[in-house]
Amino acid sequence: MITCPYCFARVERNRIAFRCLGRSGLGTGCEPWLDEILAAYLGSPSAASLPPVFSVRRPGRRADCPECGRSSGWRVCPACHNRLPAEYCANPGRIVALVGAKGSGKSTYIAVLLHELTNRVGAELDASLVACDDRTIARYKRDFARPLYGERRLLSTTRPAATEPRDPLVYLLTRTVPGRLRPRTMSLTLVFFDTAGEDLRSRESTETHLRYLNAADAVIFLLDPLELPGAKASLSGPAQSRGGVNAGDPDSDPINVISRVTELLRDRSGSGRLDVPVAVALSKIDALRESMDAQSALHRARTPSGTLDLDDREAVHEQVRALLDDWQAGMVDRYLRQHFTDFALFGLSALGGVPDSGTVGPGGIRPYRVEDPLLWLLHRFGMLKGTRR
Ligand SMILES: Nc1nc2c(ncn2[C@@H]2O[C@H](COP(=O)(O)OP(=O)(O)OP(=O)(O)O)[C@@H](O)[C@H]2O)c(=O)[nH]1
Ligand SMILES: [Mg+2]
Ligand SMILES: [Zn+2]
Ligand SMILES: [Zn+2]
Repeated sequence: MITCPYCFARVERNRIAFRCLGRSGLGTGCEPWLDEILAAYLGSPSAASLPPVFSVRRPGRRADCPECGRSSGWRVCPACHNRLPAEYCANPGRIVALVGAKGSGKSTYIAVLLHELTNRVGAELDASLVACDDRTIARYKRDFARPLYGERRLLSTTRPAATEPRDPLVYLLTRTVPGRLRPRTMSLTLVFFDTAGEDLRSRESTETHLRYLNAADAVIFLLDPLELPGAKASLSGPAQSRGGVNAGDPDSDPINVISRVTELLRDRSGSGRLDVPVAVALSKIDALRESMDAQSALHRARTPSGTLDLDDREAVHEQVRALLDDWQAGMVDRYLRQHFTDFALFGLSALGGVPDSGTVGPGGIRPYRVEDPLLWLLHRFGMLKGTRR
């Protein structure tokens, strides 16, 4: 059984479909035609003119098209007709979803995390990150990399799903890990729906637009400290004057957003505590005042070691818990404990500094601990070793 990373249908292996490769050069092959199922998924017919989809009795890596006889290795989801990458069929990945209230920093986080995974962190972990489809490559460049890294502009507010078709960024993070007999290749599928915080403001829209949360194997939850009223005194001057964008909007109150998301996750498992791992991260940690307990774990940079430093992990978790307590946001921690068996607290900064209006600050983009939640999840899924000092 694999879960389609696009429509989240559960697909049995012997139901995986194929798409004919079509005609090339002078050879034979089927003509492209409008694939209505794919067009419905994409919300537009323009990219859905493709050779036909077919299914066979015992699908392997390849199958012969019943119309033209050409052999094809282009596997697709029978429900939505999106391509299922070969690596994904071989190592069905875990789906990681990212959520957070409006303005909590989700889009910026995605942009910076993917950049770091491709460069610094990817090298440290000896992991490869590949986009699963061309739309992901194009969208990452256009909506994330170009504005933020190319033009040093802050990303604009993500528009609600009702006004724009949802299109996830799908990546495969692959590592070779030592196994009992021989090394194993393991993958984590990162499916980032850049959810608009707006969509999380009401129960109703959360339900329609975040159905995919049901299929998530892990959740990263971003929490903006600027939105926590009790955090005010701990914020640096410039951050204090900016304040939260949602101040006074109870629908965007972090605890309300967390509880709506929790209910969606709960759909699949009834009562009792949920066992999906949840990483809850304070974003924009750069906005905390420098003077705040400089000895703390959060102010120490992580030592790159290609493993998860469990001592460091515990220290950061405890410190974020203490911060939440200080800020009268201890409810977040209590709520998580009541509803999840496996959650961890983080602090991170995608930008590494308080931005000017509309642009990245003068110091450039200096991410801080952005990879921590992912390292923890990799460890949880047996893809990264944990070490003690
Ligand atoms: N200080 C600081 N500010 C940040 C950081 N990341 C994002 N911000 C600020 O937060 C704003 C919102 O960030 P986005 O990434 O657009 O937030 P979002 O969660 O995608 O917001 P919606 O799309 O509206 O739901 C940015 O315009 C920045 O001003 C950070 O690491 N540090
Ligand atoms: Mg956004
Ligand atoms: Zn599908
Ligand atoms: Zn054909």
